[in-house]
Parts: sequence; C-alpha cells; structure tokens
Amino acid sequence: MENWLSKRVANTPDRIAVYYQNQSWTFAEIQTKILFFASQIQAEINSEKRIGLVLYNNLAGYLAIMAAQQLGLELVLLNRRLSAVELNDQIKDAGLQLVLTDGGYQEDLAVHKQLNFKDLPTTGLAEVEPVAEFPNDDTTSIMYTSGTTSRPKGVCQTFGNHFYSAMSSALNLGLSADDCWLVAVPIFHISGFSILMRHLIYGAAVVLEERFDAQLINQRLVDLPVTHMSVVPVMLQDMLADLQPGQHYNKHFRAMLVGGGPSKENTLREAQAHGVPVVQCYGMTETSSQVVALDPEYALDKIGSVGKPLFSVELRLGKPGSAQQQAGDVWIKTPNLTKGYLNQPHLLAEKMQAGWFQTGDYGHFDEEGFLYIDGRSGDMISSGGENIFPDEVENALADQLVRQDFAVVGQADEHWGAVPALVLTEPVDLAALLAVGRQRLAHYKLPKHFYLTASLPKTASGKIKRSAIAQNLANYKE
Ligand code: S0N
Ligand code: MG
Ligand code: MG
Repeated sequence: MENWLSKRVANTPDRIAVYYQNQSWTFAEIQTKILFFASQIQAEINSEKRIGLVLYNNLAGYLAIMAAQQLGLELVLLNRRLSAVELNDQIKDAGLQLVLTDGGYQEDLAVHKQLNFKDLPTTGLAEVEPVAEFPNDDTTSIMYTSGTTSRPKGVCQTFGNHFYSAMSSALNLGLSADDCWLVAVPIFHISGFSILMRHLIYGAAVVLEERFDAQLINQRLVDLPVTHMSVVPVMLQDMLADLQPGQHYNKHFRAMLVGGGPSKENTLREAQAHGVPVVQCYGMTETSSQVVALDPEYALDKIGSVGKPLFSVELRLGKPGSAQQQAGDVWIKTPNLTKGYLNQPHLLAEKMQAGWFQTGDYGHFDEEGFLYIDGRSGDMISSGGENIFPDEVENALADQLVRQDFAVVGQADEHWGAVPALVLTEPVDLAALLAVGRQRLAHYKLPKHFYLTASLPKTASGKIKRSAIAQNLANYKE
C-alpha cells in the first residue's frame, strides 16, 4: 500500500489530526512536523534498519513513531515501566544500536547510542525522502511479551497486520469523518499503538494524554469532541469512581473500548448506569489488538461477554481438527496474526496448528455464540493490563532466597485485578529483598503481599505446585 501518512494527507489534509495539551494540528501540519523529526533521526542513523524507542504518550512520542515509519525503520517499542536490566535484554535480543528516549526518561541503557529527543540535532539537516510504500509483509513494530518458560520475545507486527486489524475494528464500531480517539493507554503497547495506526488509516483525530489521571480524562471527554477511548478495566473503574453526578461525556462519545483483561460485572453495570457506552473486547499483542469485540447493540444483554469474532477473524474452541466445542482453549485464524517472534521462529510454530494460533486462553460460547473468556492456562498474572509471569519474578529474587523453597503466585486484588504474592518458608529481610528486586524488575512486578508457611506443596517430581499455593493463600500467615 501507499505510505499511509502521504495518502492521508493527500486525501484529507485539513482535518484535525492531533490534539495535545491545548493545541491541535491538521494532517498537513502534523506531516510537516513528522518529516522534520524524521530528518533529525536520519542524521543519527547509519545503516540501522531498526531502532528502539522509549516513549510517553505525548507529542514527541507520537512524532517519533510516525517519523521512524516515514524512514522505513522497524520500531522496537520499549515499555518504559520495565527496569533497565529487563530493557537491556530486549535491546540485545533486537540487536539495537540506537535507542531514542523521551526527555523524561532517566535510566542509562546498555546500547551503543542512547539519545534524548531533546538532544537530536536541529540544524544542518538533510531533507527526508519518505518511503513510497508501507508493504503489507514488512514488519513495522516490535513489542516484547514475557512468557511462561522463555525469556521475553519480540512480537513482529506488519503493516498488513495493522491494516486488517484497523479494518475489522471499523466494521464493528463504524466510521465517521468526525471520529476522534483519546489515547491514554500506552503507545508502546498494542492497545495504544493500534490507535495511531487506525488514526492514519481512518483519518480520525487522536487526543494524546501523557498521564492517566481519571479526573482530567473525564473532563477531556466532556470538553473535546472525543468519540472513542480505549481503556483497561482499572482505568474504567477509576474514571467511573471519579465521574460526578450530572457529568456527561460530550454527545458524540460512542465507544469506551475495554480490553486487556477481565472487567468486573459491577464495573460494567456502573458504566451502564452512567450512560457510558462500553464495548468489551479481547485481543493481544500477537494479533495486533482486538480480535473479538461486543457489538455495542448487545452491550446491555451480554454483560461479561467479549462478543463475537471480528470480520477478519475465525475463532474456535478446542483443537483444530476436532469438533468445535462449546467450551475449551481459544484458537484463532486471522490476517492480524504476527508473522513471528523476532529471532525465534520456532516459538510461533509451537503455537500453530493447521493455520490456527493457540492463544493460551480458554472460554465458552453461550447459546447465541457470544464468547466469554474464563481464564488462562499457566500462571500468568494480569495486573492493571500488564502481564507478569511468576517465573520472571522468582528468577529475579532467586539469588537472595537460595536457602529456602519459595513461590510467586497471583492474588486477586480489588484495584489491579491481580498482584504478585510471595510465599516464603523462612523469614527474610523484605526491604533488602525488594531493593534488589526493584533493580531487576518493573515496579508493578514486585510482590505486594508476603506469606510465611512451614512448607510448600510439591508434585511427585518435586516441582512446587503454584496453583495449590494460590488457592491456599488465606491459610498462610501474612
Ligand atoms: C493503569 C495504568 C494507567 C496505571 O498507571 P499510572 O496510574 O500511570 O501509574 P504510575 O503513576 O506509573 O504509578 C503509580 C503506582 O501504581 C503502580 N502501577 C502502575 N501500573 C500498575 C499495574 N499495571 N499494576 C500494578 N501496579 C501498577 C506503580 O508501580 C506505582 O506504584 P507506587 O505507588 O507503589 O509507586 C497503567 O498500568 C497502564 O497504562 N495500564 C494499561 C496497560 C495496557 O494498555 N495494557 C493492555 C495490553 N494489552 C493489549 O494491548 C492487547 C489488548 C488491546 O489491544 C486493547 C486493550 C484495551 C483496550 C483496547 C484494546 C484493543 O484491542 O484495541
Ligand atoms: Mg499516575
Ligand atoms: Mg482515582
């Protein structure tokens, strides 16, 4: 396909493209800024085909993504909440030579060249020749996800993946020339990045929000002509808690897309009571965002369901080749699916069967074919839309706990959905333990609860039984 930005500017140059703080820019105006930013990046690259970005949801973050795309670079979107140790693994895996970071980012990363946006050259720049094409099969974005046994793996998303994803979402939600999407989910996650791709493809405006502040965002939804917003459940909860009686979002607001983890039924009912039109959805980094969504007209009748597969998505429960089941593992087949994990093609192959991808989640259909996600195989903890694998937390703490059996498990949490809990068999200096943990792990991965017990349940082969521990937490001493 033709370069989406060039195409968009050719078609609708005068439409508003971006709102940030108290300013706005049309597509033509923002293209000028993007190409200038591209010329700044161009001055710093040699032969690299791929660069790393540490971004905030601000104008510079937006411009960096768009500019690097104009240069035909692959973007590795680094999660700024991770520790430097975690990011250095990803930088090494992706073979990055250059990482560009927001001015607000302070960590020193192990990379040949780390540059703040504010230190990019501003004079003596050569003009940029934007790429003519955004080829369907070319990777444009790479996002790392953790796994149960492997180290984090880079999910490669192609232009074709993003295009199909955007089209399927539009066929569900509808499109209008006045669409405007508020971006408070991180642009380094697919939840946020996919909005930027839809924005180019649809010609929809985006409102960039650097911080998630429920009160401020509620006010934005009153004041600005926002039609869509994407959130994870904890964000919706916070926004509803903050919504004042009689405070209503602007009359054009059409959809609050909620994904990235299970919503509580009472949150959905509260949204309904406030007249907030919720669209539940289900998707993952590997599928370049949502693959299942609840059509808004069913929002009231099918509370708790994530809906039906989008137009470009086939979904089945149970192994391909067997009869379709009413309940079982979720498998999908879709052109939104990643072409693979960076440097580790076998990892995708392991999850594929006859063209179907095993998501790792399981669920059931109701009698009308609406999908409900019931859980996930394995021990993954989903905290506020961030995934945490007990293995990575245990590995980071292992040096300090060599003399004892211990385990990290998920514990239900009213606010975050779930948080990690650490179960020990000997007392330790927790402050010292957490200080070391913090050097190695993102803040949200640190255990929030601590338990002491005489011994841990094990399998016959001596492996600690996490699921038994998770179910038994109430019986341990906190
Ligand atoms: C919920 C968020 C915004 C909270 O972050 P906030 O308020 O900015 O926190 P900080 O100020 O940085 O820190 C305050 C304290 O809170 C702790 N903390 C922060 N985040 C978490 C967390 N997730 N879990 C536990 N603790 C957390 C900090 O450590 C700090 O602690 P103290 O006070 O002790 O210093 C933030 O977490 C956030 O942005 N979450 C969303 C992430 C996200 O977008 N995930 C989705 C990933 N999945 C996908 O992208 C696939 C699905 C998808 O595409 C999708 C998802 C949603 C909607 C639509 C779609 C779609 O398909 O289009
Ligand atoms: Mg905050
Ligand atoms: Mg709040």
